[in-house]
Amino acid sequence: MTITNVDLSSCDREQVHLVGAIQPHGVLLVLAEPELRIVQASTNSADFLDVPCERLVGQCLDGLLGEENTAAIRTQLVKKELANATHLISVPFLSSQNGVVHISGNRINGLLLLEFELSAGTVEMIPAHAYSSRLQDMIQQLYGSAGLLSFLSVVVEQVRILTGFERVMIYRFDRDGSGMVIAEAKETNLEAYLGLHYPASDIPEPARRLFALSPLRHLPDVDYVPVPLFPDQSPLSDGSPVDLSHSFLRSVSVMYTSYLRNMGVKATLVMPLLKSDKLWGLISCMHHSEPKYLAYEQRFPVELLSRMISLRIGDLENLDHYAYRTQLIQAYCQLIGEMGRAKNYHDVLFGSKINLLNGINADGAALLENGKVTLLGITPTAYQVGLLAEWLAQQKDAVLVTHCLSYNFQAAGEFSAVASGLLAIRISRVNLTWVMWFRPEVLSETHWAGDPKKPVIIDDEDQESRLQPRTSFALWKETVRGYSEPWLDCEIEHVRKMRQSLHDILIEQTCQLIRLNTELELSNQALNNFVYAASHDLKEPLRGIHNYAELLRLEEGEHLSGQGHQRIETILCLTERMHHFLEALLEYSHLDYIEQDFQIYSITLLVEEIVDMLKKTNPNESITVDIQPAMPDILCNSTFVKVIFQNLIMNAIKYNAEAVKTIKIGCYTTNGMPVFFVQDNGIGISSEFHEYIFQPFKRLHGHKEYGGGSGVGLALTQKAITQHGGRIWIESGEGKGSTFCFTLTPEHVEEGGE
Ligand code: BLA
Repeated sequence: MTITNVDLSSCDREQVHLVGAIQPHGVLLVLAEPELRIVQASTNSADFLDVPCERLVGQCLDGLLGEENTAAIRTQLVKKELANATHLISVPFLSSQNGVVHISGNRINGLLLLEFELSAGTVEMIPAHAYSSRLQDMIQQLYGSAGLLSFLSVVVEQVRILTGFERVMIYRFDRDGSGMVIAEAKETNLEAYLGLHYPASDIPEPARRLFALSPLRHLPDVDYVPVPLFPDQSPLSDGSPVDLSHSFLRSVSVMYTSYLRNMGVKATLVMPLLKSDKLWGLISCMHHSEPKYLAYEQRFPVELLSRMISLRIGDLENLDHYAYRTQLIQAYCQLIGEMGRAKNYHDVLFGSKINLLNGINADGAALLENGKVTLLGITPTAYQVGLLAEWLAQQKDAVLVTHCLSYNFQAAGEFSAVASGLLAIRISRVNLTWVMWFRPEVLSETHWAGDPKKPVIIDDEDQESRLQPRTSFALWKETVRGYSEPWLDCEIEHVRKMRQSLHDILIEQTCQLIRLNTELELSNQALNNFVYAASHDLKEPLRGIHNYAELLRLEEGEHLSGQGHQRIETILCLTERMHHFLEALLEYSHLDYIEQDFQIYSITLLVEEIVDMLKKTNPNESITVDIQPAMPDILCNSTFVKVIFQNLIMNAIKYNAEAVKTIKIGCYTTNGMPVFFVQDNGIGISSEFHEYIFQPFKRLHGHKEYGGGSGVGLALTQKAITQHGGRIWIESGEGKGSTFCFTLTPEHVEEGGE
């Protein structure tokens, strides 16, 4: 990359694997299989292989290595997959000097890449017996250390002894990609880097990606001159440069070498530390006084060590938090146990003895369910939790973990004192159910190696902006705001388990609800059948009582006292009322027997028909009805719709003391759904009765007021609306007239779920 006219993001885009050059401590040959024909060679081939690159290209491998060595390589090529750089064979050094050349290979994009490196025979090595006793020593020390940090401080000490690098560090990545030196062994005269933080941009994305592909990266001389490949045209048909992702010799980016030079580094060796296959940290070795080359044999044990350390990291971290993990497991078991027994999981999560905060290091918790917020401990306000929930609803992940919430969700800056840390789990997407845990802000001081906000400097030499890694790594202190203590893996695991269990409980409860509903429907049906039959059968004897009372009045009237007459009148009145009541009951249960015949009808026509009829039956009233002309045609049951409008209009006339009764009938649309209304200038209903009036046989007035009535009209109306999947509500106040609104279609329910 020419570092011209670029910005920091260019580092994340730099294609470091397509550089087309290597470092000079080995030779690279690119071969076409199966004939093993050399198609490209690094231009330093003469230094190691005694043959200039121009003569190598076009030749087959046996011309260079002889038939025997080539056959040995072929055998390895069949046996090994070579997805990553793999050692194939070691052969006597090909030039006039003594020694051995190690050949390793990797396959990429249909090409075979062979890398040649000199053996340690040509460099100074300690004797084998001394080496193995050193290794034994190291293993003993490693196993003697308790806890992750003391283990890692042994590691850096041992890697320094093993490699001779002047500085060996363990660098640990944070979740945001920045990192910190958590262990260091160094020559005493060197300035310490222990405890220093480095911003994420110091190790750009491509470099991180390559760590997953190669277990060790070596840069023996920061001031090396890159060795290009010959010819410089690509051997690939699409003309793209050969991918050197797996090549140990790959030339590194000038951004990296400038960075190291600015830091006063002459040579490096870097090994990734992985935890469960994810990049966790690095072992980073630096040499400051001079270049330093570690030969193949010397590198091998350190590479092995770094792999071994990777395997131990998870265990040691777990060990560090052993007591806490146990506490979390206990808390989880208690909560889940209680929820299994309780009727309502909500009560358990917010109980006084056992609750969401048990065991976990969090100061507050919240549950958001159907827009309702329940809080526990120290939390943002219910309103703020509501805002948070709106933001959470836009996230795709079901588990959200952050220890710097306001950096992800700006509005959370207002309550970062109580909730810089957030662990949130989505229980249900359908009714937006989230459980959240909060951790307060912790003010801390971060020690950066240089100003993290200026990881690069741009200088204007040559009239062009040039990007350079920063030159000053002087201690740069920053008071960090908006951060809580980071969440531990065991805490994240705890809430994930909670999520699964709550989810299971919710599904179980939903199934139970469906079962209960079905049972309820069946018993409702049975009750209805009974009511229908009973009211039908009661009508007969009631008619008898009425008739006999009437006969008594006619035939024996003259023998009765004034009081006797009154009693008979009361009997007649009561039987009449009972008759109306039975009629209403019959009508109410009869709705269930009406044929479910739904067709498209013009609501305007149906309404006009009813209004005509009502005007005729109330000839003495002065009524003005304003029917909105353009009401939509709707799929509905015409009998039900007539019941609805008839009852609503009748009520509008009945409960109205005005000289001119004005009724307005129309339709508006909300969320694409038609809402019909019947509005009057009548006596109105105070809000406390807005639910009550829809219950069957409930009346707000005496039997004789407002023309009496069974009190079933609105219940009937509601039932007819429910049959359409719609709903009815009233907007009214005492003396303010009433508007009854209703829908005739089911309201839209959002699809989705877990
Ligand atoms: C690469 N930067 C790297 C690598 C490390 C670091 C470890 C990978 C080296 C390798 O693959 O061999 C940084 N090393 C560190 C840090 C410590 C350490 C932080 O020991 C802490 C103790 N570098 C910058 C800036 C840019 C940059 C600002 O500082 C870009 C704008 C670039 N770094 C950069 C690039 C690479 C790199 C491009 C990849 C080099 C390559 O593999 O070609």
